[in-house]
Amino acid sequence: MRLRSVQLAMRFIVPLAVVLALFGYFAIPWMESFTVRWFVRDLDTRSQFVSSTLQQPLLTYLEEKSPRRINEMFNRAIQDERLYALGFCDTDGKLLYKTNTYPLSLGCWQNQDSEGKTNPVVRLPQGPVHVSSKELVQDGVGVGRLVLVHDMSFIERRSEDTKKYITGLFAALACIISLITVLVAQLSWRGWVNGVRDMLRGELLPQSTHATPPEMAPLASDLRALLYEYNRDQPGAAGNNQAWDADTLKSLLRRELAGDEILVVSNREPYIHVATPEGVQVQRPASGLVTAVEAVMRACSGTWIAHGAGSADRATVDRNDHVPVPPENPSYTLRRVWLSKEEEQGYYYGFANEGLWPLCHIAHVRPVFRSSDWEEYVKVNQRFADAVIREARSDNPVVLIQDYHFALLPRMVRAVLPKATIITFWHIPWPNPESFGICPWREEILDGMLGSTILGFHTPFHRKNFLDTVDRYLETRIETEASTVSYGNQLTQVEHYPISIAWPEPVPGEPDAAASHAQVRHALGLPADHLLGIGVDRLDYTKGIVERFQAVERMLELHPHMVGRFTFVQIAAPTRSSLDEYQNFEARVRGLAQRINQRFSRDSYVPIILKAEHHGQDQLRPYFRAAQVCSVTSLHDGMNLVAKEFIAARDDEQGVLVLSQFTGAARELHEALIVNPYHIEQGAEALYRALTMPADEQGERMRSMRRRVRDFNVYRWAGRMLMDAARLRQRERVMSRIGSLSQEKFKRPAP
Ligand code: ADQ
Repeated sequence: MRLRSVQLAMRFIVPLAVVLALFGYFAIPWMESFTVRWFVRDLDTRSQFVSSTLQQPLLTYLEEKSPRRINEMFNRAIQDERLYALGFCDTDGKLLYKTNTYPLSLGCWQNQDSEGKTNPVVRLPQGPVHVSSKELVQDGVGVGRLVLVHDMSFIERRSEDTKKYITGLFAALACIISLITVLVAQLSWRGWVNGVRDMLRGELLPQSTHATPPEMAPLASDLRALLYEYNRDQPGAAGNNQAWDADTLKSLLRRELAGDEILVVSNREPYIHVATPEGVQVQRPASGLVTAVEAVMRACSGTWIAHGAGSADRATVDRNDHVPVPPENPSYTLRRVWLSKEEEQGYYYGFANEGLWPLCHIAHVRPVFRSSDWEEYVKVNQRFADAVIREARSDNPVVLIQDYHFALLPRMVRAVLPKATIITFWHIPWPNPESFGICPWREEILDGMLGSTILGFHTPFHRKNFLDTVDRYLETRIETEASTVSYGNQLTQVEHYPISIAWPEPVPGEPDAAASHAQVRHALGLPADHLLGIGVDRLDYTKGIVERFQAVERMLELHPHMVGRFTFVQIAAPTRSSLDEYQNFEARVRGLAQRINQRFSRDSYVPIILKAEHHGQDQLRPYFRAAQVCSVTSLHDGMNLVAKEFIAARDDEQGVLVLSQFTGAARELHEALIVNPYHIEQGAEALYRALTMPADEQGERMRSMRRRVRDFNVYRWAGRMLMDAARLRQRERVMSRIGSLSQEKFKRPAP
């Protein structure tokens, strides 16, 4: 505090001292020369006065030819403290009379030199003097010239004194002004700090009754919003100081949402039944959304409504299109919705993945919007809304709507089930208002989403983008501090809930990190000490796979001793393969891997192994555990769960995560090596740094990230949303009770 005051005061004192020094530097010489000019003028007048006084007696003595009396008069006259010497010259310029003090070097002084200039000040060895002369005239005839020499040393003395006084004055002034500045700075800093403190104390709740001081007003709203965010993330905030796991979530549901049913809606189903020559097989899709929500559904039970896309899906449902899952130990119901080829093409591939997906990701792929796709999108959203309404066993279910495939669903469900608690989670980034404005149906999308009770994003930044977008395109009332949007008669809470994974339970018989290390290298035909990097993604242009390969190439260029020692394994699940953009992207990835491999391969060595196929989670874990480095280089990503899965897999507390700054995960995993994936050299250096990082440092970073991912797991993500939902439902219930009580009162006949 004291240090800050000093710093603050210095900001005033330093410029002040500079100004005063400059002022002193220029002002003092100027004042000196001004004083000299002033005294010279004074001496000019004095000389005239003295010569006028001496003129008459001198003329008389000259006439009398009395040198004695002239000398006496001269010597008497120089008794004056300032008159230093006198002399008299005849008309021929001969010095006839003079006092002993008269400097001979002055000769017979003339006021004007040949150029007509006058400088009465002459520097003599004994000091500066002022010299002037006066022509003496008698009866119209010139008789000679009286020369007066005044001592000027007193001026120098006075000037010295003046300089001292002025310097003193400036110093005193500087001190006083500085002191006042420090005092004012101190007082205003204190006032400001007190103002902020008051606000912090009184304004934790957004709708505080405290009046904000006017000087704090511009800051108040920002501060409150920051505080609100901060409090939500802090231990001690609702649900933050408890450890979250499946059981905590279950008991929360029993406690807070007792008897309330949960319905989940997503496009992708958590289990796909596929017909194969060996019979029906169950597949788990490569999807971050499914990974997260499935863990929650296992804990909560309820019904999950999704598109039945598997070739054997119809064959495995009952007559209500239900199938109990997980197949090995059912704990909830999967309800499948069937879509025609046209519906899937228009709604899923078209509007959702050619329109909204590139619109929301800054990956430099242009969104495509077609009216026909939009019509299918509206139709399919309605189909899913109908399914929700049909599945709901009460008029107020809790509906969890997942992602950008269902932006219109909240409004459609709300229209039929006005009491439903609708939680919509947007798993991908939300762009800024200008970018979103590209969408021809932007108002309809926003209107649809605002049918939600709670709207969730991964990061505060995406949440803010959404609020700004709503502000730009709809007539709403937004409470930034409370993060709510009032639209029509309804309030939507807009929050950030960073998604995560379920912290893995130890799997009996699973090989440990050292065994995985050896197994994976053996399976890939690599030496036991070979360095390994891993990337796991859907084959999507937002994941930065091209940039990742380029970074590998550059690293091998910059550090040639890594050639033959390091291999990067990319596991890439094909996705949305019927879209041109994805086909082109896959071709590009394959082409690049091939080119880099040709460039650096020797004997059996290749630097990049591309496995463009889906892998089960149990197949991915050994890779995560075997690699020295996991590279997540998304160009834009809502969160990115691969980063968290890698951390969770590293129970040996080794391995380094290289993480794109454009992922939501980068906001949480600060101990990763954060990179800009577009900066290839930076990516290359990060890779090299990861491969050469000492084990101690790896351990420190990994431990810290593991703590974070374990504590902030998917149960906490779901728990916080459901707790918020429970709070809002409770408020709704109280409000409707108050409403019905007051209605009863009005209905009652007057006594
Ligand atoms: P995704 O874009 O699918 O998710 P991500 O979060 O990385 O991205 O999740 C991918 C999931 O699929 C992970 O669980 C991963 O293990 C799995 N996976 C990836 N490649 C695989 C492969 N080849 N084989 C098998 N499994 C594979 C969207 C958003 C993200 C957000 C999630 C969750 O784009 O930003 O983190 O939703 O909200």
